[in-house]
Amino acid sequence: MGELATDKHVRYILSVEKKKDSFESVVMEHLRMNGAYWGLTALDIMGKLDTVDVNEVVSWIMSWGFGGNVGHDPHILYTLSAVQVLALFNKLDVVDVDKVTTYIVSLQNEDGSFSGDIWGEVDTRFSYIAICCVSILHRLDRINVEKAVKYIISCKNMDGGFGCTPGGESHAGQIFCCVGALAITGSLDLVDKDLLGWWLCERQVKSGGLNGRPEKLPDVCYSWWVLSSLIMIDRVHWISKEKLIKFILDCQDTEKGGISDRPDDAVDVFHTYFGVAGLSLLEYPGLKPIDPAYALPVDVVDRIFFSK
Ligand code: 3PZ
Ligand code: ZN
Repeated sequence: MGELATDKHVRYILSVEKKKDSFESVVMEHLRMNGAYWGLTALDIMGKLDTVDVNEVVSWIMSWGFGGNVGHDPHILYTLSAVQVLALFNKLDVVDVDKVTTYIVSLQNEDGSFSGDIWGEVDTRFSYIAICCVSILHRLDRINVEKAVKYIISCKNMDGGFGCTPGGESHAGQIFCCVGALAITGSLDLVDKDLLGWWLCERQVKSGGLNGRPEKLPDVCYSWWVLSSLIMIDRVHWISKEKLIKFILDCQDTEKGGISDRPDDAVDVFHTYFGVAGLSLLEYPGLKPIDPAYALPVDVVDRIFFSK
């Protein structure tokens, strides 16, 4: 079995990160804040965050006004990525915590759900983002946690999984969001762990990779959505870690760096991050451990919650 080509992946991410415009070609322009989070978190897990100019990144983030400035409408999707990147660099002190919290609080609806922006689309992804974000900012008490949890539980299905809204089909990405939000709010006792664990471990296919729904192809990004959920509900021993490690390593471009969704496809920053993050969850040697609920390195999470 091959090894993780860490140096190549670092160089690949830096080459994409250097020309800020190139997040545009890889990811769409409005996803650049998310792209920065994927690239920089992957670098940190590989122990190479110090290759990036902190001040440059921080002033770039602040120039966005968290989605307000430079022609971007505010959306909760950018807010979390911006907060996570600032957390990586230990720069949360530049955040106007009241402003960001007030924005997130304004997106909670009467039934406890969250909208992504003022236009109102509702999705359990936004519940996760809101809860994760205010938790990092030590402001969980400003949202209605009880109602938020009740809404998430109303999206639970008979198969043990979760959908985007009540009655929505179970999907691994959505399950991560719901289980992550429940983990952060200390509500995991509301999950049927055996039933959900069964659905999740069924996602492992012959090649060792994981898919997001029955009958779908395996994809490296599901190494994150499925694996982090299995870890949070204590059922990770229900899949073969060795086979999954091999699948992720098989998705590397060992010449130019980067990781793709499945072997021999084109690499991108998204799958490079989720591949490295998945290997970190699998305790692959030489990588920093990552927290399955906050999707940030464990040392960063510890600094946020235990250094005050
Ligand atoms: C990818 N987005 O809608 S996207 C994303 N997907 O912006 C970023 N696995 O065409 C990159 N598929 C690559 N760099 C793919 C982010 C998607 C997820 C698509 C994908 C991933 C299989 C088909 C949605 C968090 C944030 C956003 C998403 C999921 C989780 C695309 C297609 C869609 C998108 C971007 C590029 C390559 C990178
Ligand atoms: Zn994918």
